[in-house]
Amino acid sequence: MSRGTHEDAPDVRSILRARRERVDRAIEAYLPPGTGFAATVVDAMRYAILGGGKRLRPAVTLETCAACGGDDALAMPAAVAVEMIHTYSLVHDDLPAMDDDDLRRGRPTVHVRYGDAVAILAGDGLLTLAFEILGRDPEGAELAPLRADATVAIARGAGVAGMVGGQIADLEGEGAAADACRLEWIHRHKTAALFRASAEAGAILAGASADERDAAAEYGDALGLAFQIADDVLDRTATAEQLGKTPGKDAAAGKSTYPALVGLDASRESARQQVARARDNLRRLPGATETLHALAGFAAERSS
Ligand code: GRG
Repeated sequence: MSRGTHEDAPDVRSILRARRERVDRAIEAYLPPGTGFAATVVDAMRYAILGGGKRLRPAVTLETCAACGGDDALAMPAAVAVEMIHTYSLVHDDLPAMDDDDLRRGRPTVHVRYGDAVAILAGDGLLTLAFEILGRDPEGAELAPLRADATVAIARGAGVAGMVGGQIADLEGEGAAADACRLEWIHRHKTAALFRASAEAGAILAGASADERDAAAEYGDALGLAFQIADDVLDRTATAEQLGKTPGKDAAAGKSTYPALVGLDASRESARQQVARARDNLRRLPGATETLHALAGFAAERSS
């Protein structure tokens, strides 16, 4: 296997497309039937999760599991769970009480289509379904310790120690200038924590060693920081058509961002440094890491 030289770097968009079909089939299979008295909220959950998205976090989980010697059957339930948690966070973030956005994944946001109450419940439904899946699958009593560890890692990444904590610090920082330390803390918690958990869960479910789990987690953290710095840059430079969401929201809300703090060029350089850190950690994983290597670059250089 060639580590370090990547002349034949995989085409990330086609990998994500191929992965997407399998992930979407698994998501479909986990969604409850959209009939009966709960039909409206199930319909909104389907609208939120099946209407687009790059499926980057599930790809990180599946590829990290593979790089630690596991197969898709072990990692797919966690891959679905992290996408459900990510989608819930987008649905809630778009609400008028938070970011107040009417465009997501190129379509009207869930609350615009269904109303605020249904959007809140659809987010709640996705979040709780994710933990039902993590508690049960992959089935087998012998896998119970791995399921428990993966569940804890994902709960920490999604909760107050991770994404929820980052979101409140981000909301409270609106209109106030953040220094680089606070901004990195917000990015690390709001965005990178779920990537970190996505990677760590893949390693855990493969039965990886403590050092491999740590390497996977560090990879996810660095990829997540690169991803969020790129998001800050795209918020300044990309169009609504490219993004599938409204650009310029951060500046309008008075949020601190990397470009506001250090400029566009230095932001791009910071993202490149995180990509290099992500790739360094891949050396500590036992299996093939070409796709994870390419995913890190994609996170920083994407245009959507
Ligand atoms: C509501 C608890 C809670 C948290 C919200 C996700 C989030 C935290 C806020 C959304 C706004 C934002 C800038 C989030 C940073 C992460 C981010 C850029 C999400 C978009 O992720 P992509 O590009 O989305 O992977 P797709 O649609 O491709 O899945």
